[in-house]
Amino acid sequence: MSTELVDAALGGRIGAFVEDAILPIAAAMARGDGPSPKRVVEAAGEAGLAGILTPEAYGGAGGTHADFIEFIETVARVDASCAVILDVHLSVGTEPLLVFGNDDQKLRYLRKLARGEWLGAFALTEAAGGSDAVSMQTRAVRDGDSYVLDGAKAFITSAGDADLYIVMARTGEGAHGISAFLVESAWPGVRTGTPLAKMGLHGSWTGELILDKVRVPASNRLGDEGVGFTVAMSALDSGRVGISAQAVGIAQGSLDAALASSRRRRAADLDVDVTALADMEVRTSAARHLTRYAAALVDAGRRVTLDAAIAKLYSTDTCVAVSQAAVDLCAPDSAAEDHPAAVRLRDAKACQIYEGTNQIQRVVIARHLFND
Ligand code: COS
Repeated sequence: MSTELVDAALGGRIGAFVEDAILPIAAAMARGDGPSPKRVVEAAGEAGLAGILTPEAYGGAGGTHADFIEFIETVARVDASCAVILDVHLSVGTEPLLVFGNDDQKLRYLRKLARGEWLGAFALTEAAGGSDAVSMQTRAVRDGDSYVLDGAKAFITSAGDADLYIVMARTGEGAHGISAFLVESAWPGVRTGTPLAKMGLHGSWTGELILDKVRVPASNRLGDEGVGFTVAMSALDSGRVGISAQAVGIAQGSLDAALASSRRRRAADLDVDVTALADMEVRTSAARHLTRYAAALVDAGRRVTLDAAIAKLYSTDTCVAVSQAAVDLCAPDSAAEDHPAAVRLRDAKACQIYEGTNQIQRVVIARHLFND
């Protein structure tokens, strides 16, 4: 992505960070033996990028969603694991605190998150409910000045390394009986399972968060009792724009690999499938425009449910199609598991699955068509 839409100084910092901190670890992250998620966020903090959306008063960069998607795309072009770690930390792991947090909560947590001293995570999904988030079973029972949380969350990005989880739990019935809580990983009763061995994104941890009678002070409830589903859905609206940017970065990285291979073929007087390359460029560019449009809507304070779903669906389908085309164009070298095109194809698939499967995005889009 060109940096014309982002603050020039921030754009320079993003470029330097990717060059100095992401490029050297990309191969190790793809293998799954790179630095931990927390170390990636610490490095972003050292570069002043762990709180892009957080106001400067709370130690952040005071940036926009245009800056945020530039950051995520630029990182994902080089390494998608680092991109999802940073995306979740910055968006669903921090943004609900920016939007729904009170002054006390912001003072206690934002600075640590924005400096990369703490890693943020988001815990909505449960194994039994899957996409049906409203059916969650994790309960929060009020007991004096606290709530006692009991349950288990599944497929949580950075579980096991995060310091702060934004946890949705049931305080009543239905969608309006869900509340959001800020839960510190160090508190008694907070445990995590073994990270999932995933097909791709090997440098990012995904796992279970177990809450065993965790006592959470009432002062750590995020927003009013019963607004937790709104907290979660609005976080995901913006979060999906970040995943869309991650997908654009993966598509661009795949195109980079395909172009490098095609240039070598040209130099050796071999045929090059220019039609395939042109189609990859068009789809990647279209996905980028959709992502930018959705980010601009967030920055304008508009509700982005529909446009985030459109961007997320299109960009993630694009990154799978483009990365698959790159594997074909780079064959036979791309049969190697560490080939850049092969790594990106494995990484791409997860983007269609997380932060709302693409079938859920279609549900959101179709509901809009029928005004449901
Ligand atoms: N922003 C604000 N409020 C929203 C919202 C949004 N994007 N989406 C829904 N709501 C509100 C609705 O307006 C409704 O409130 P009212 O009862 O006052 O009208 C309430 O939340 C319940 O919404 P709805 O009836 O649409 O809930 P459903 O159970 O039908 O679920 C989907 C809606 C499927 C869209 C939702 O469950 C979803 O997004 N699931 C996927 C979850 C996901 O992305 N998981 C991955 C997490 S990454 S760990």
